[in-house]
Amino acid sequence: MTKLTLDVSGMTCGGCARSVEKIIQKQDAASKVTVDLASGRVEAETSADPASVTAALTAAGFPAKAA
Ligand SMILES: [Cu+2]
Repeated sequence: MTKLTLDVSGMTCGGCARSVEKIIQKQDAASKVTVDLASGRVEAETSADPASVTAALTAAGFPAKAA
């Protein structure tokens, strides 16, 4: 597990936050994801590849980059 800190755009509600969480957990089901909607900051403890996570989020309409 590593801890990723991401800046994610495009999240406007709790549904978006859940979508982001699911996208990350799709890559590693054991991921622990914390979303701060107001700041767009997402923290994840995950074994998923960071580049794959940011690419998957961006492809889903949540442009993401390492914070
Ligand atoms: Cu939403």
